[in-house]
Amino acid sequence: MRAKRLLLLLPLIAAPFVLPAQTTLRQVADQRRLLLGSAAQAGEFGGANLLAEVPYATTLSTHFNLLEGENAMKWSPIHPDPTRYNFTGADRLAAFAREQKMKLRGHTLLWHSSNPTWLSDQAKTATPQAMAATLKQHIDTVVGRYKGQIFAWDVVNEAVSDTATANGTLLRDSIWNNQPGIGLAGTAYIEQAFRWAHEADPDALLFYNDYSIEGPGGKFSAVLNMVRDFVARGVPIHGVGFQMHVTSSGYPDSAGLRQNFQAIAALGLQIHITEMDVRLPVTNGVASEANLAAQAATYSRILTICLQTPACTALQTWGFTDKYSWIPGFFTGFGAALPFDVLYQPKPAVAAMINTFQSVAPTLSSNGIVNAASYRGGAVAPGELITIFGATYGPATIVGAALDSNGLVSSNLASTRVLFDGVAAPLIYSLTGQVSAVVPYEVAGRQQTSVEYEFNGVRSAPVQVNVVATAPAIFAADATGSGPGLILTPGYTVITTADPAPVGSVVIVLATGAGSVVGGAKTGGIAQGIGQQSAAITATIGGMNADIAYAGPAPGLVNGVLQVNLTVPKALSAGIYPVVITVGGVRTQDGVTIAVR
Ligand code: 9MR
Repeated sequence: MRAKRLLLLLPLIAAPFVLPAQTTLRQVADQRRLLLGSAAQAGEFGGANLLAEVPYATTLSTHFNLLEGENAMKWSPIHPDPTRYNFTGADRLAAFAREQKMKLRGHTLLWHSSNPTWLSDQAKTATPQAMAATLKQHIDTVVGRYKGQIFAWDVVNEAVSDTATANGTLLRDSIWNNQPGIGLAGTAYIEQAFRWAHEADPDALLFYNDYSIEGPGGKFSAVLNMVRDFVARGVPIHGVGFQMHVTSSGYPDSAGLRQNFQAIAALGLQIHITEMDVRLPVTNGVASEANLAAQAATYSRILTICLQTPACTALQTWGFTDKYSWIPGFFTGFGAALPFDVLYQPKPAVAAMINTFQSVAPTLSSNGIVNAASYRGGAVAPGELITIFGATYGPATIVGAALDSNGLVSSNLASTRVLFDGVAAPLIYSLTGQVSAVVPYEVAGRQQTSVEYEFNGVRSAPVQVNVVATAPAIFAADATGSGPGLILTPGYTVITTADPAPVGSVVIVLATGAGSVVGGAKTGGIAQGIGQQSAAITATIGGMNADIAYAGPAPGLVNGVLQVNLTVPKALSAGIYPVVITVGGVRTQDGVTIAVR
């Protein structure tokens, strides 16, 4: 009795401390599929392991989905003696990232600064060959250790001179470049580091990282020329890191930053904003309210430009709490540069960034609108199941179709809508960056339809897509658009190469894009019985005509799915054959097959 009573009381005594339900930066970053990160300190250079400080660790994992060692992977802490590595701090960061399901960036493999004394000493007398061997061994060891854990590396940091000109790359003097260097002239030593890093982890994204390249000018031009040459020659480089150590006084100017981002994106490279902070004038560490507001506007402005640039895939701040920041020690009279204050309270910048994540319109492009079965783009047909790629906004995890109170497939899934000429379409699933919808039958007869994507009430700009009568495609069994088709036996089991269809048997092919139905079909309705497509339908298997016993709506599935019952031609021998259905003169995609026995 007693024990029971105590147990009943327990929830009162040990009630969990529940954080107020606030929107976090991480939630809204996930909804936009942006990596939002921070540098963190894990006990290097004799400092404390801040990951062991509970509010530090909690704030970091609550608000960010990406992490980078502020110092832990630099040469000096990680390679303190010629033959000894110290992975303590780097391993802590890797473990934290794993536990908190955060992505991990690596920083940095080649830099003129933060090198251990033994290395600077070695450089005074070593041959370039010896320096090359030392660098290669370091890259192999460090990249190799975190292979599969670090998804992106700042391979080379700050190698371009501050006085570089547009006419040629002017490289900074360093032990790796020319003092004595690794024996390679010009940017070849940088290229070599990328090649070694790529060998050590072929899956890691490799970045060149630098500061003062956020606006046009000689330094940016030098970086652009270098990476353009790398891309042209197939050097393994995947992105440029823009450090973004700025003030709130206007640099970088938005137009210039967009221009630089476009120039990098045009090369097919990614953009990571790697070290953002916005330093403010402070008195005893305290910034004015006006300056905090200006800082919030700067964070918001840079985030907006990143969100509007598809190639910009990560934004990282250089620390997140003003309690730990390099700024006060480096810029006298400045501080308060990060989104959280010294007590881990969000500053105006946090609300500004959350609002930006939630209000910047997602971008849609017409070539991201494709048939859901074949992933072919182009025009859409009434009732076609389509997939829209690239809407960089939406639920962070997939949400599948649901019926609304009228028994129709819902046109609002997890606050996502897709509109055709202003009318919301039935949705098959929704996920950030990928949503599937049924083109309303109402578009039939129109030349074009205007497609808009919406999440949480924020809408993309409309994209015009041509309308055609039919745009047929067969679903693939593995949803890749080709290979074995989603073809069933009369008993509704999927035909596979392990279990082929007998010749002469009837098979059920599932497709979409067959256009209007005789007598009309309700958009979003579930097909109740059989019906007939308006367009004529023929089919072949292995190039031989296949008799069609039925072609029309698929009873029990959403209107827009086409069911075709075919007889496997008797003349076929055992094998794997292409299946092609022609609807209104338009053929389904190549590459869909059926196994026959
Ligand atoms: O913030 C870092 C500071 O703690 C270190 O003492 C310093 C030297 O290693 O590096 C700082 O981080 C720099 C980064 O590695 C590269 N870009 C400039 C950053 C600020 O100086």
